[in-house]
Amino acid sequence: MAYDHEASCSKVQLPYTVQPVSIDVRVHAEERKNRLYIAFKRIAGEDNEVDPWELQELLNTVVKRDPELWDNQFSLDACKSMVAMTDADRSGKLGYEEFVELWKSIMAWTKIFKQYDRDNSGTFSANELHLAFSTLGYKLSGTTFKAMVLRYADKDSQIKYNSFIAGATKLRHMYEIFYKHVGKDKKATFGFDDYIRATMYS
Ligand SMILES: [Ca+2]
Ligand SMILES: [Ca+2]
Repeated sequence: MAYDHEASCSKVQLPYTVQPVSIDVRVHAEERKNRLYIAFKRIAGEDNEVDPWELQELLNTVVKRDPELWDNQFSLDACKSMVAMTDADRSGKLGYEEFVELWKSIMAWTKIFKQYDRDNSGTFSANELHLAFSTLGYKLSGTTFKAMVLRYADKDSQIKYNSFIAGATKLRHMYEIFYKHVGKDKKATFGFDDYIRATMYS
């Protein structure tokens, strides 16, 4: 919920307006957190972790409720990939803390998707995708960018929301791996085994 402090102060005297609004915002955030936790617990079951199949059920339940995104179902492969990239303790599943990290990142990317889908088509064109990534600071060559479009776009060269989330999550993950291995010359050095693990379990 947006709260325009300036506008509100000019209309009504302090402190009566500020306090209720800040409490309201906190309650909403708390409620959202609880709802997420309840949904997680319900799908995770006794082991308190979600495997890729459970993650797929969880994400698709959420997406189905969004009038703009309802037909963007996440594939099992995308969910396996998201688990692999977020599975900090390499258990093969996501515990609640790991899941919250993934959730935050999906929510941030969703906001970007809606913001940069300039013609409101519900999909990203190559131009919209390019604008989104370059505004966020990902400096990629035309060739690399083209390869990403080839990998994530459909037959009509459009990138659907679910493909965008899969691609964006992977881009960020590969970016982080690169910067963990980068040296002073701004080049990353990998051992063979490290490289294979990073690219295969992602
Ligand atoms: Ca885990
Ligand atoms: Ca569009």
